[in-house]
Amino acid sequence: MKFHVLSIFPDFVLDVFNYGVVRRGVEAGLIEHAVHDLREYTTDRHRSTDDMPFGGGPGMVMRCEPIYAAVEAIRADHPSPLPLIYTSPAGEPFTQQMAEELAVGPDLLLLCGRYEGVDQRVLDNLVDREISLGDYVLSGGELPVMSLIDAVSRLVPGVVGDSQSVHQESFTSGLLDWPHYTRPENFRDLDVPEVLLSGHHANIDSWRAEQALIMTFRRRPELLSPEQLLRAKQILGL
Ligand code: 9WO
Repeated sequence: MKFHVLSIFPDFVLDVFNYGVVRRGVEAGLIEHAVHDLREYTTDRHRSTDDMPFGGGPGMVMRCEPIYAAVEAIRADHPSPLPLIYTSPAGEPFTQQMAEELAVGPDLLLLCGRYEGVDQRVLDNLVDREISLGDYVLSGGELPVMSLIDAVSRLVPGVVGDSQSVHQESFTSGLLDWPHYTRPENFRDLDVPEVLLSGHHANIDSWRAEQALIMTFRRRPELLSPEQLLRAKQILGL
């Protein structure tokens, strides 16, 4: 999987590839990346990537020429299709299922917005997919793009050692995660559930499945099917 990223702050984005699981994926050659500075695709002497909005109003708008020039140059130099993704609160909500789809799909070209946003002609005619990472507005699209890169990279086969775990985790199984504990067994009179110390793996697995169901029932009941809701209520004696 190769990620191309377009930003006016390339150094900010680069760090997502320098730590943890994603860094190990890069070192293993499973993840490739190229972060492009939009300013490299400007033609004026001020290297401007933004301009005042037609119709007036506050702030600046990202100009379409540098974005078009960058996307066309990167695509011309890339051997396979390169869909352009833009992150904004107006996009389709990002889900674990979408991350799974992107992880097996083509390489990706990700555009990070700044200022008040990008010229609408980019959204209408160049962007293939607009994706939201949540209902909030940030100062730039870099953090949502970095979150998407992390979520997708983890699902690229071989990036996470125990590949089964990423497909068991939250949301992939449709449920939230179960509680996790590690040493010490007793911390300030706070104990670890006995079942986790029993070494009885069948019991541990069913305890974890029940805890994930209860956690989801309590925090995100809308994720549960009617059968799962009923089961959770039975477990809780409701
Ligand atoms: C902001 C915005 C707000 C409401 C509806 C649509 C919107 N589009 C944008 C936009 O493109 N903003 C640019 C990128 C410029 C300002 C910083 N940007 C941004 C992206 N802020 N927050 C996001 C974002 C992206 C994905 N998921 C949540 C927030």
